[in-house]
Amino acid sequence: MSATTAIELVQGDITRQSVDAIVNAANSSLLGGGGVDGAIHRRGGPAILDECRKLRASQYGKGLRTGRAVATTAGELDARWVIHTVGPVYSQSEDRSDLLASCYRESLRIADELGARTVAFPAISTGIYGWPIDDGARIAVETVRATPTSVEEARFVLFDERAYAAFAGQLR
Ligand code: AR6
Repeated sequence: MSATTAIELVQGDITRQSVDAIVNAANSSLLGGGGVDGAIHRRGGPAILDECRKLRASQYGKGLRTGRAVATTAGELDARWVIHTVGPVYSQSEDRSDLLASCYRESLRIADELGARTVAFPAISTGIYGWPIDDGARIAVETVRATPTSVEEARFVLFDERAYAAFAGQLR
């Protein structure tokens, strides 16, 4: 267990990061989609989807459950692994915060299993899945801070200024 996990913020494109593992905000089909998921598959090339298909055939025929995570190759990305996790769709009538926290916890658990020391995270669920960015940032930062892990650097890679500001607000 590392003494502390450094939390870094970067504004930019997660597919351009050089890290051991890049976390993907996937969906339960593991077959790709829009947003970060689309960008990772586009830049990472077909090896990622090939492995996702094999995982579906062997273990996740019914889909990867919300809040869980699984790793594949990172293909042509400058990383060793992509860790795919399925965030919850935001709901005003139901508190799904623990499922969102679970995405960060499970991704760190898989990172530890792999021996990844540097991990890049997007702001899971805050795009197509509609989670308000300030609350998504709070859950992300609180969960990574509270999770025991050997990961030395957790790098949040925020696509736009607003998301960056939300995360910066949490670190203050
Ligand atoms: N690098 C970093 N962040 C990005 C990038 C990028 N290249 N592209 C978008 N973001 P989203 P979700 C930000 O929609 O809400 C997919 O179709 C974006 O601005 O990618 O978890 C999946 O297949 C937002 O802040 O993921 C699922 O069906 C954050 O990444 C669904 O979308 C997450 O937005 C998952 O939705």
